Amino acid sequence: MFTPLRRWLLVLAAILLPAPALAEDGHDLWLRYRPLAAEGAAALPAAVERRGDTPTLRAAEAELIRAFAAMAGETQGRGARVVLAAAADPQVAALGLPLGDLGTEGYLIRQVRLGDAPATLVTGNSDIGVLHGAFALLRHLGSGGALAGVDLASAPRIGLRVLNHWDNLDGSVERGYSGESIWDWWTLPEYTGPRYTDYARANAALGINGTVLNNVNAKADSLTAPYIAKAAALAEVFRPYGIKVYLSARFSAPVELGGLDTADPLDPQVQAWWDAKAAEIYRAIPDFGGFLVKANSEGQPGPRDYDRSHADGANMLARAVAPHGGIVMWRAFVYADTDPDDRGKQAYTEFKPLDGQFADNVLVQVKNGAIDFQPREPFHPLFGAMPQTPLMLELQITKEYLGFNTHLAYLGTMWEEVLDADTMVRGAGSTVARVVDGSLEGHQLTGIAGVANIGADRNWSGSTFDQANWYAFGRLAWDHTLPAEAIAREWAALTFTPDPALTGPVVSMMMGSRQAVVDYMTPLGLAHLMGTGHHYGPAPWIADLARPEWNPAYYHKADRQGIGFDRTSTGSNAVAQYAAPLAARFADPATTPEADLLWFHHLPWDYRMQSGRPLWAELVHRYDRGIGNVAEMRRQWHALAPLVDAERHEQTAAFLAIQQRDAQWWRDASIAYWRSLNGLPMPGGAAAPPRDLDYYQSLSFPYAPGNTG
Ligand code: BDP
Repeated sequence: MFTPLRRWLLVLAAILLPAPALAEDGHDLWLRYRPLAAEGAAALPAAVERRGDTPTLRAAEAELIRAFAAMAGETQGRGARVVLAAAADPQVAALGLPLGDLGTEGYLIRQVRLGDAPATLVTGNSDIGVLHGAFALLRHLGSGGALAGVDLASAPRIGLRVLNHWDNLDGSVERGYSGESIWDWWTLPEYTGPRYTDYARANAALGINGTVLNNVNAKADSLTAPYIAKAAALAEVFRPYGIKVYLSARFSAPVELGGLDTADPLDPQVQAWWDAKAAEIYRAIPDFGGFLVKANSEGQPGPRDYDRSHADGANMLARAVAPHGGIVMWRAFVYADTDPDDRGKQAYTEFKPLDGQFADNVLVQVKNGAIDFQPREPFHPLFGAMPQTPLMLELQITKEYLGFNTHLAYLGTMWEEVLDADTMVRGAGSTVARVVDGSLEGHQLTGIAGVANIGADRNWSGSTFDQANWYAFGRLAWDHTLPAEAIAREWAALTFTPDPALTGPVVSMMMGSRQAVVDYMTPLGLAHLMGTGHHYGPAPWIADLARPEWNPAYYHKADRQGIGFDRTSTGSNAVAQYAAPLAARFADPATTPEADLLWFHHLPWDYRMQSGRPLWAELVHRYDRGIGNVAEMRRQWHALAPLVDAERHEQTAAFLAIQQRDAQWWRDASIAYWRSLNGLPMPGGAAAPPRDLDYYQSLSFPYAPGNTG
């Protein structure tokens, strides 16, 4: 905590002292372990006792020792020892603690008497539970909590909490904005440097328990012996941290690697090839998690190539991994250029009839919205529509459609919105979260995936605030009932300082940041207006690409009269894919949430909004509101300079300036284009775009990052 005097001294120090030689570069993430104030430091445990000798318990012990030493600074901790012990330890068992609800990964931390001496006990039903507890204790202390009276217990609500790396074997990352891939395939398996261990520590601290190493747009080479050996080396590093390795599988691998002339999932030779491949992988990686598959989507091969269903394809792979305890995550992100129907309807149309046909070890992985990771989308109508199939929620941590790493957008609020969305399929309270955690339909196999924003950049995620999205994904994956705001506060405390003078403004910046992006990019339910290919910056005018649904104009349908995509019965009738009460609500503009208005309706420019403004004026108002929000974030951040180390402060300040410039660009380019269609004057008081439409249309970004697809 910074007392007023300390804060004043810090300001003075910031002015008078040269920058410290060891500036903070963000590499430590939420594992910074800064020195505590004297009182907290003195209360730190005098010792760490590990009861058992497994790699996982040793990792937990090492983490505590490292953290306590750093937190203590010059002070000697005098608090009761911390004991790390799983439930089976006789002394722990004798305490009769309530461990029944903790499952295999949960933890309990409590002050007890153990062997006749006081101790802070960190326990769980497995060593992994103890490790999670050790990280939870450090999070508690690092975010300002005290050791005295500590009493924490938690268990994950979702079983598989998995990062999806869209990393390519050549080191590039699809939609990656933080440098090259962290997997150095070239030097694996021989070299597994400390970076991989740090990756495991950072993820285990959040409870993430799986990682898919390669891009869903997969190369078959990942399944060859040399790459299996490389994956095995990573699995070895991650194992003590409770993190399993998975691979994206290319459906046509039996043809490309096996020399077969088909990849037909019903062909016995193809099945035998996959059975053998799975056995080969499990020999190298006994706890291999399983496969992630993108099939018949955006040019990827799949079972539809052989007139088989997605269930046929998924079940073939499921059969191959089942004897080894593996699972298949089969993506529902499909849309076909041969299908003239609304792109937003196609996944539902294709997958819903397959409900009940998938093998027991298959999860269908569904993006949060029906189109594609837009700044805002209504929840995907498949949630609630496939009661017999475990549905895995796929979120995108990397900000492909939200300004890459230079726009500050905290996604915790976006994910909270989708998790809390009520599908109404079994009456009120049938939230997406309850579909995903299995409680709505009684599924045991449950999962959630986040497309990683991690790269080889020193700060891992391309910016300090993008680390918060990795953090929030992990925390929500563990416990989706945690409020996005509490997660933001916790992250800010661990990343900077628990001082409310810092966390207050930082949390307020974060909580409004995603709505700001929605406002200046795609307000009122608009979507997919980004530049072609790279998806950076505005290009709502694009209308000449080969596939209709690749064109921004397909999504906004603006013309002289109005704007928006009619998804009611007079249009694509996508509303009918939702449960009846929601379908009725979304069918009428008057009852549709304004945030999703133009997603469901094509409305005249003079449609009267709740504010009393005509739609056109409201649109312009939203753009300006978004820019205003960014300007406000800049002001707030500027004022925090005394409380933040120089390196991280400067980078964020520079990125916020980029964001403000881009927000203005989004507004001006969009307005210039809408006016070219509607011919309307600027609403009263609003400034006209400074350049003409030709200028905005002339901008091009052939080398924007992440566009390796
Ligand atoms: C889109 C991305 C593309 C991905 C695709 C996917 O633009 O790079 O391959 O999603 O999820 O948003 O498969």
